[in-house]
Amino acid sequence: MTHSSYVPTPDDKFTFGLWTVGQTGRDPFGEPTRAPLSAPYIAQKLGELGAYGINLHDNDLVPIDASAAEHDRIVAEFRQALSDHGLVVPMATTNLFSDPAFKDGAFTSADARVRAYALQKTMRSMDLGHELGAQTYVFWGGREGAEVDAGGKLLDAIGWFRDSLNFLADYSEAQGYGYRFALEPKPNEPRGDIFFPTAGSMLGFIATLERPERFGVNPEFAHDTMSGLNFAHAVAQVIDAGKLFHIDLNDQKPGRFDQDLRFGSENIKTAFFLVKLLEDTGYAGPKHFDAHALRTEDEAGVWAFARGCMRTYLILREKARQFNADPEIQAALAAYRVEDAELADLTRGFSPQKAEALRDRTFDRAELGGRGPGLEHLDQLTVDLLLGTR
Ligand code: GCO
Ligand code: MN
Ligand code: MN
Repeated sequence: MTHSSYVPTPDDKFTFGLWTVGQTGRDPFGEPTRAPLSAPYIAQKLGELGAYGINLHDNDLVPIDASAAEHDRIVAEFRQALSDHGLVVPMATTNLFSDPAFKDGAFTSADARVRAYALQKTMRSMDLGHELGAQTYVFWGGREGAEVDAGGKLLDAIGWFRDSLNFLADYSEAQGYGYRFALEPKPNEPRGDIFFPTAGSMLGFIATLERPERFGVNPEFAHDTMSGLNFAHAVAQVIDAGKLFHIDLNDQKPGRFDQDLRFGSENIKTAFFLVKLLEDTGYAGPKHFDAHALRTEDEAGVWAFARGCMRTYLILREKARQFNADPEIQAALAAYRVEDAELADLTRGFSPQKAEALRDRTFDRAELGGRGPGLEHLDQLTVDLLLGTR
Protein backbone atom coordinates (compact mmCIF):
# COMPACT_ATOMS: atom_id res chain seq x y z
CA MET A 1 0.00 0.00 0.00
CA THR A 2 1.28 3.38 -0.89
CA HIS A 3 1.29 6.28 1.50
CA SER A 4 -1.27 8.25 -0.54
CA SER A 5 -3.91 5.53 -0.24
CA TYR A 6 -4.31 6.42 3.43
CA VAL A 7 -5.48 9.93 2.64
CA PRO A 8 -9.24 10.19 3.31
CA THR A 9 -11.98 11.44 1.05
CA PRO A 10 -15.53 12.46 2.05
CA ASP A 11 -16.70 9.00 0.90
CA ASP A 12 -14.95 7.58 3.96
CA LYS A 13 -17.50 9.47 6.10
CA PHE A 14 -15.09 10.72 8.74
CA THR A 15 -16.47 13.43 10.99
CA PHE A 16 -15.20 15.60 13.83
CA GLY A 17 -17.06 17.66 16.41
CA LEU A 18 -16.51 21.41 16.53
CA TRP A 19 -15.56 20.72 20.16
CA THR A 20 -12.90 18.14 19.24
CA VAL A 21 -10.48 19.93 16.92
CA GLY A 22 -11.69 23.13 18.57
CA GLN A 23 -10.62 21.96 22.03
CA THR A 24 -8.21 24.52 23.46
CA GLY A 25 -6.29 22.29 25.86
CA ARG A 26 -8.12 23.40 29.00
CA ASP A 27 -8.23 20.71 31.69
CA PRO A 28 -9.39 20.68 35.32
CA PHE A 29 -5.92 21.81 36.41
CA GLY A 30 -4.84 24.18 33.68
CA GLU A 31 -5.77 27.01 31.38
CA PRO A 32 -6.06 26.64 27.60
CA THR A 33 -2.81 26.09 25.74
CA ARG A 34 -4.22 26.94 22.28
CA ALA A 35 -6.25 29.83 20.87
CA PRO A 36 -9.88 29.09 19.97
CA LEU A 37 -10.57 28.30 16.28
CA SER A 38 -13.66 29.71 14.58
CA ALA A 39 -16.26 27.33 13.17
CA PRO A 40 -15.79 28.52 9.55
CA TYR A 41 -12.01 28.07 9.88
CA ILE A 42 -12.51 24.54 11.27
CA ALA A 43 -14.73 23.79 8.26
CA GLN A 44 -12.02 25.03 5.92
CA LYS A 45 -9.28 22.95 7.54
CA LEU A 46 -11.37 19.76 7.83
CA GLY A 47 -12.46 20.17 4.21
CA GLU A 48 -8.81 20.35 3.16
CA LEU A 49 -8.03 17.21 5.16
CA GLY A 50 -10.75 15.15 3.42
CA ALA A 51 -13.32 14.90 6.21
CA TYR A 52 -17.00 14.34 5.44
CA GLY A 53 -18.69 16.40 8.11
CA ILE A 54 -18.80 18.37 11.31
CA ASN A 55 -20.95 17.65 14.38
CA LEU A 56 -21.86 20.17 17.01
CA HIS A 57 -23.55 21.00 20.26
CA ASP A 58 -25.81 24.04 20.02
CA ASN A 59 -23.37 26.21 21.98
CA ASP A 60 -20.25 25.08 20.11
CA LEU A 61 -21.61 27.26 17.33
CA VAL A 62 -24.04 29.74 18.89
CA PRO A 63 -23.19 31.10 22.36
CA ILE A 64 -25.85 30.37 24.98
CA ASP A 65 -26.63 34.08 25.39
CA ALA A 66 -26.57 35.08 21.69
CA SER A 67 -29.34 37.35 20.39
CA ALA A 68 -31.59 36.20 17.55
CA ALA A 69 -29.65 38.42 15.14
CA GLU A 70 -26.31 36.98 16.27
CA HIS A 71 -27.71 33.46 15.94
CA ASP A 72 -28.74 34.12 12.35
CA ARG A 73 -25.41 35.70 11.38
CA ILE A 74 -23.33 32.90 12.96
CA VAL A 75 -25.42 30.14 11.39
CA ALA A 76 -25.33 31.83 7.96
CA GLU A 77 -21.53 32.17 8.08
CA PHE A 78 -21.12 28.56 9.12
CA ARG A 79 -23.46 27.28 6.40
CA GLN A 80 -21.48 29.25 3.84
CA ALA A 81 -18.23 27.70 5.08
CA LEU A 82 -19.74 24.20 4.99
CA SER A 83 -20.83 24.65 1.41
CA ASP A 84 -17.53 26.28 0.38
CA HIS A 85 -15.58 23.33 1.72
CA GLY A 86 -17.96 20.50 0.81
CA LEU A 87 -18.88 19.43 4.34
CA VAL A 88 -22.18 18.38 5.91
CA VAL A 89 -23.51 18.34 9.49
CA PRO A 90 -24.70 14.74 9.96
CA MET A 91 -25.16 14.89 13.74
CA ALA A 92 -26.22 17.51 16.25
CA THR A 93 -26.56 17.44 20.01
CA THR A 94 -27.27 19.67 23.00
CA ASN A 95 -24.91 21.05 25.58
CA LEU A 96 -26.73 19.98 28.75
CA PHE A 97 -23.61 19.92 30.90
CA SER A 98 -21.66 23.22 30.88
CA ASP A 99 -24.17 25.62 32.38
CA PRO A 100 -24.42 25.60 36.20
CA ALA A 101 -28.18 25.13 35.80
CA PHE A 102 -27.39 21.52 34.89
CA LYS A 103 -25.01 20.86 37.77
CA ASP A 104 -27.27 18.11 39.21
CA GLY A 105 -28.61 16.79 35.93
CA ALA A 106 -30.69 18.05 33.01
CA PHE A 107 -33.49 15.61 32.19
CA THR A 108 -32.82 13.86 35.52
CA SER A 109 -32.57 16.95 37.72
CA ALA A 110 -34.64 16.78 40.90
CA ASP A 111 -35.80 20.33 40.01
CA ALA A 112 -38.77 20.29 37.62
CA ARG A 113 -37.77 23.75 36.33
CA VAL A 114 -34.36 22.46 35.24
CA ARG A 115 -35.98 19.48 33.51
CA ALA A 116 -38.34 21.80 31.63
CA TYR A 117 -35.48 24.15 30.66
CA ALA A 118 -33.45 21.16 29.41
CA LEU A 119 -36.39 20.17 27.23
CA GLN A 120 -36.74 23.71 25.88
CA LYS A 121 -33.00 23.98 25.18
CA THR A 122 -33.01 20.62 23.41
CA MET A 123 -36.00 21.55 21.20
CA ARG A 124 -34.19 24.73 20.14
CA SER A 125 -31.03 22.77 19.50
CA MET A 126 -32.99 20.24 17.43
CA ASP A 127 -34.32 23.19 15.39
CA LEU A 128 -30.74 24.35 14.81
CA GLY A 129 -29.56 20.85 13.90
CA HIS A 130 -32.38 20.50 11.41
CA GLU A 131 -31.55 23.88 9.90
CA LEU A 132 -28.02 22.58 9.31
CA GLY A 133 -29.24 19.29 7.82
CA ALA A 134 -28.50 16.93 10.72
CA GLN A 135 -30.30 13.59 10.63
CA THR A 136 -28.87 12.03 13.76
CA TYR A 137 -29.40 13.57 17.17
CA VAL A 138 -27.15 12.44 20.01
CA PHE A 139 -27.98 12.39 23.70
CA TRP A 140 -24.97 12.23 25.96
CA GLY A 141 -26.07 12.74 29.53
CA GLY A 142 -22.85 14.05 30.99
CA ARG A 143 -24.55 15.49 34.07
CA GLU A 144 -27.26 12.81 34.30
CA GLY A 145 -25.82 11.06 37.31
CA ALA A 146 -24.73 11.55 40.89
CA GLU A 147 -21.88 11.64 43.35
CA VAL A 148 -24.14 10.68 46.26
CA ASP A 149 -27.42 8.78 46.14
CA ALA A 150 -28.84 10.37 49.29
CA GLY A 151 -31.34 12.28 47.12
CA GLY A 152 -33.21 9.04 46.57
CA LYS A 153 -34.10 9.67 42.93
CA LEU A 154 -32.68 6.59 41.22
CA LEU A 155 -36.00 5.28 39.90
CA ASP A 156 -37.42 8.77 39.32
CA ALA A 157 -34.39 9.71 37.24
CA ILE A 158 -35.04 6.82 34.87
CA GLY A 159 -38.67 7.87 34.55
CA TRP A 160 -37.82 11.55 33.99
CA PHE A 161 -35.27 10.62 31.35
CA ARG A 162 -37.85 8.42 29.60
CA ASP A 163 -40.51 11.18 29.69
CA SER A 164 -38.07 13.67 28.16
CA LEU A 165 -36.98 11.38 25.35
CA ASN A 166 -40.58 10.43 24.54
CA PHE A 167 -41.48 14.14 24.41
CA LEU A 168 -38.55 14.96 22.13
CA ALA A 169 -39.22 12.05 19.79
CA ASP A 170 -42.78 13.33 19.40
CA TYR A 171 -41.45 16.85 18.84
CA SER A 172 -39.20 15.55 16.06
CA GLU A 173 -42.18 13.86 14.39
CA ALA A 174 -44.50 16.87 14.86
CA GLN A 175 -41.90 19.18 13.28
CA GLY A 176 -41.22 16.73 10.47
CA TYR A 177 -37.52 16.52 11.40
CA GLY A 178 -37.35 12.72 11.21
CA TYR A 179 -34.34 12.51 13.52
CA ARG A 180 -32.81 9.20 14.51
CA PHE A 181 -31.72 9.51 18.13
CA ALA A 182 -28.48 7.98 19.36
CA LEU A 183 -27.99 7.53 23.12
CA GLU A 184 -24.38 7.71 24.27
CA PRO A 185 -23.41 5.79 27.41
CA LYS A 186 -20.50 6.71 29.66
CA PRO A 187 -19.67 5.26 33.10
CA ASN A 188 -18.47 8.42 34.86
CA GLU A 189 -16.92 11.87 34.36
CA PRO A 190 -18.02 14.55 34.84
CA ARG A 191 -20.40 12.90 37.36
CA GLY A 192 -19.06 10.39 39.87
CA ASP A 193 -21.51 7.89 38.38
CA ILE A 194 -23.47 8.54 35.20
CA PHE A 195 -26.87 6.86 34.70
CA PHE A 196 -27.03 4.26 31.89
CA PRO A 197 -23.27 3.56 31.95
CA THR A 198 -22.97 0.97 29.17
CA ALA A 199 -24.26 0.20 25.69
CA GLY A 200 -26.23 -2.76 27.05
CA SER A 201 -27.94 -0.55 29.59
CA MET A 202 -28.96 1.87 26.81
CA LEU A 203 -30.33 -1.03 24.76
CA GLY A 204 -32.43 -2.17 27.69
CA PHE A 205 -33.74 1.36 28.22
CA ILE A 206 -34.59 1.93 24.54
CA ALA A 207 -37.00 -0.98 24.67
CA THR A 208 -39.05 0.96 27.26
CA LEU A 209 -39.53 4.07 25.06
CA GLU A 210 -42.70 4.90 23.13
CA ARG A 211 -40.92 5.03 19.77
CA PRO A 212 -38.07 2.54 20.22
CA GLU A 213 -37.50 2.39 16.46
CA ARG A 214 -36.35 6.03 16.47
CA PHE A 215 -33.66 5.32 19.09
CA GLY A 216 -30.28 3.65 18.84
CA VAL A 217 -26.88 3.84 20.52
CA ASN A 218 -23.81 6.04 20.03
CA PRO A 219 -21.10 3.91 21.64
CA GLU A 220 -17.68 5.48 22.32
CA PHE A 221 -14.34 3.69 22.39
CA ALA A 222 -13.03 5.57 25.42
CA HIS A 223 -16.17 5.11 27.48
CA ASP A 224 -16.05 1.32 27.55
CA THR A 225 -12.28 1.32 27.85
CA MET A 226 -12.41 3.59 30.92
CA SER A 227 -14.33 0.81 32.70
CA GLY A 228 -11.95 -1.87 31.51
CA LEU A 229 -14.51 -3.24 29.04
CA ASN A 230 -13.87 -4.42 25.49
CA PHE A 231 -15.31 -1.85 23.07
CA ALA A 232 -15.51 -4.22 20.09
CA HIS A 233 -17.67 -6.57 22.18
CA ALA A 234 -20.02 -3.70 23.09
CA VAL A 235 -20.33 -2.59 19.47
CA ALA A 236 -21.06 -6.16 18.35
CA GLN A 237 -24.02 -6.27 20.72
CA VAL A 238 -25.28 -2.92 19.43
CA ILE A 239 -24.95 -4.10 15.82
CA ASP A 240 -26.75 -7.35 16.66
CA ALA A 241 -29.64 -5.29 18.05
CA GLY A 242 -29.75 -3.20 14.84
CA LYS A 243 -29.01 -0.12 16.95
CA LEU A 244 -25.66 1.22 15.75
CA PHE A 245 -26.96 4.69 14.81
CA HIS A 246 -23.64 6.50 15.26
CA ILE A 247 -20.17 5.84 16.69
CA ASP A 248 -17.58 7.89 18.60
CA LEU A 249 -14.01 6.81 17.93
CA ASN A 250 -11.02 7.75 20.05
CA ASP A 251 -8.69 5.96 22.45
CA GLN A 252 -8.04 5.67 26.14
CA LYS A 253 -5.91 3.89 28.73
CA PRO A 254 -8.13 1.76 30.99
CA GLY A 255 -8.75 3.05 34.49
CA ARG A 256 -7.64 6.63 33.73
CA PHE A 257 -9.48 9.94 33.53
CA ASP A 258 -11.31 10.60 30.24
CA GLN A 259 -8.37 11.02 27.88
CA ASP A 260 -10.03 11.31 24.43
CA LEU A 261 -6.81 10.20 22.72
CA ARG A 262 -6.23 10.03 18.97
CA PHE A 263 -8.00 6.99 17.47
CA GLY A 264 -5.75 3.93 17.43
CA SER A 265 -3.01 5.54 19.48
CA GLU A 266 -3.31 3.19 22.46
CA ASN A 267 -5.31 -0.05 22.05
CA ILE A 268 -4.30 -1.00 18.55
CA LYS A 269 -5.65 -4.57 18.60
CA THR A 270 -9.10 -3.57 19.85
CA ALA A 271 -9.11 -0.75 17.32
CA PHE A 272 -8.28 -3.28 14.59
CA PHE A 273 -11.05 -5.70 15.56
CA LEU A 274 -13.45 -2.78 15.84
CA VAL A 275 -12.63 -1.48 12.35
CA LYS A 276 -12.88 -5.02 11.01
CA LEU A 277 -16.30 -5.39 12.65
CA LEU A 278 -17.55 -2.09 11.20
CA GLU A 279 -16.22 -2.88 7.74
CA ASP A 280 -17.30 -6.55 7.66
CA THR A 281 -20.84 -5.64 8.73
CA GLY A 282 -21.09 -2.73 6.29
CA TYR A 283 -21.65 0.06 8.83
CA ALA A 284 -22.51 2.99 6.57
CA GLY A 285 -22.96 5.83 9.07
CA PRO A 286 -20.48 8.55 9.96
CA LYS A 287 -17.33 7.64 11.87
CA HIS A 288 -16.96 10.43 14.36
CA PHE A 289 -13.64 11.09 16.04
CA ASP A 290 -14.70 12.36 19.46
CA ALA A 291 -11.20 13.11 20.66
CA HIS A 292 -8.77 15.98 20.85
CA ALA A 293 -5.11 16.78 20.43
CA LEU A 294 -2.84 16.43 23.44
CA ARG A 295 -2.70 19.52 25.64
CA THR A 296 0.97 19.86 24.73
CA GLU A 297 0.14 20.65 21.09
CA ASP A 298 -0.12 23.85 19.09
CA GLU A 299 -2.47 24.27 16.13
CA ALA A 300 -0.23 22.21 13.85
CA GLY A 301 -0.56 19.41 16.40
CA VAL A 302 -4.35 19.65 16.17
CA TRP A 303 -4.31 18.96 12.43
CA ALA A 304 -1.70 16.23 12.87
CA PHE A 305 -4.11 14.69 15.39
CA ALA A 306 -7.06 14.92 12.97
CA ARG A 307 -5.06 13.49 10.06
CA GLY A 308 -3.78 10.72 12.34
CA CYS A 309 -7.27 9.59 13.42
CA MET A 310 -8.37 9.18 9.80
CA ARG A 311 -5.10 7.70 8.59
CA THR A 312 -5.06 5.04 11.31
CA TYR A 313 -8.66 4.07 10.52
CA LEU A 314 -7.73 3.67 6.83
CA ILE A 315 -4.62 1.65 7.67
CA LEU A 316 -6.69 -0.64 9.89
CA ARG A 317 -9.32 -0.94 7.18
CA GLU A 318 -6.61 -2.10 4.80
CA LYS A 319 -5.32 -4.53 7.44
CA ALA A 320 -8.84 -5.93 7.84
CA ARG A 321 -9.01 -6.57 4.08
CA GLN A 322 -5.60 -8.22 4.24
CA PHE A 323 -6.79 -10.38 7.16
CA ASN A 324 -9.85 -11.49 5.19
CA ALA A 325 -7.73 -12.33 2.14
CA ASP A 326 -4.82 -14.03 3.89
CA PRO A 327 -4.95 -17.80 3.11
CA GLU A 328 -3.07 -18.87 6.24
CA ILE A 329 -5.27 -16.75 8.51
CA GLN A 330 -8.41 -17.98 6.78
CA ALA A 331 -7.26 -21.58 7.14
CA ALA A 332 -6.59 -21.03 10.85
CA LEU A 333 -10.03 -19.44 11.22
CA ALA A 334 -11.69 -22.35 9.44
CA ALA A 335 -9.82 -24.80 11.68
CA TYR A 336 -10.98 -22.92 14.77
CA ARG A 337 -14.64 -23.61 14.05
CA VAL A 338 -16.12 -27.08 14.20
CA GLU A 339 -19.39 -27.35 12.29
CA ASP A 340 -21.75 -30.29 12.29
CA ALA A 341 -24.87 -30.18 10.12
CA GLU A 342 -26.78 -32.77 12.13
CA LEU A 343 -26.12 -31.01 15.43
CA ALA A 344 -26.95 -27.64 13.90
CA ASP A 345 -30.37 -28.96 12.98
CA LEU A 346 -30.85 -30.60 16.34
CA THR A 347 -30.05 -27.48 18.35
CA ARG A 348 -31.92 -24.86 16.32
CA GLY A 349 -35.71 -24.60 16.59
CA PHE A 350 -37.12 -26.54 19.51
CA SER A 351 -39.32 -29.61 19.12
CA PRO A 352 -40.02 -32.34 21.68
CA GLN A 353 -38.38 -34.85 19.31
CA LYS A 354 -35.20 -32.78 19.05
CA ALA A 355 -35.09 -32.34 22.81
CA GLU A 356 -35.50 -36.09 23.19
CA ALA A 357 -32.76 -36.85 20.65
CA LEU A 358 -30.40 -34.35 22.26
CA ARG A 359 -31.05 -35.75 25.72
CA ASP A 360 -30.12 -39.22 24.48
CA ARG A 361 -27.01 -38.15 22.62
CA THR A 362 -23.58 -39.18 23.93
CA PHE A 363 -20.76 -36.63 23.87
CA ASP A 364 -17.11 -37.46 24.32
CA ARG A 365 -16.23 -34.84 26.93
CA ALA A 366 -12.57 -35.85 27.00
CA GLU A 367 -12.31 -35.27 23.26
CA LEU A 368 -14.07 -31.90 23.50
CA GLY A 369 -11.86 -30.77 26.34
CA GLY A 370 -8.71 -32.05 24.66
CA ARG A 371 -9.08 -30.09 21.46
CA GLY A 372 -6.61 -27.26 20.80
CA PRO A 373 -8.42 -24.44 18.95
CA GLY A 374 -5.24 -22.82 17.61
CA LEU A 375 -5.92 -19.37 19.03
CA GLU A 376 -2.29 -18.70 19.94
CA HIS A 377 -1.31 -19.28 16.31
CA LEU A 378 -4.21 -17.21 15.01
CA ASP A 379 -3.51 -14.34 17.35
CA GLN A 380 0.19 -14.30 16.45
CA LEU A 381 -0.74 -14.16 12.77
CA THR A 382 -2.87 -11.13 13.65
CA VAL A 383 0.00 -9.53 15.56
CA ASP A 384 2.35 -10.16 12.65
CA LEU A 385 -0.16 -8.60 10.30
CA LEU A 386 -0.58 -5.53 12.50
CA LEU A 387 3.16 -5.12 12.97
CA GLY A 388 3.67 -5.27 9.23
CA THR A 389 5.63 -8.51 9.04
CA ARG A 390 3.02 -10.27 6.87
C1 GCO B 1 -17.53 13.04 26.56
C2 GCO B 1 -18.57 12.72 25.51
C3 GCO B 1 -18.97 13.91 24.71
C4 GCO B 1 -20.16 13.63 23.82
C5 GCO B 1 -20.63 14.89 23.18
C6 GCO B 1 -21.70 14.70 22.18
O1 GCO B 1 -16.97 12.11 27.09
O2 GCO B 1 -17.28 14.20 26.82
O3 GCO B 1 -18.06 11.72 24.70
O4 GCO B 1 -17.88 14.35 23.97
O5 GCO B 1 -19.86 12.70 22.83
O6 GCO B 1 -21.07 15.75 24.19
O7 GCO B 1 -22.79 14.14 22.74
MN1 MN C 1 -16.19 10.85 25.60
MN1 MN D 1 -18.62 11.04 22.77
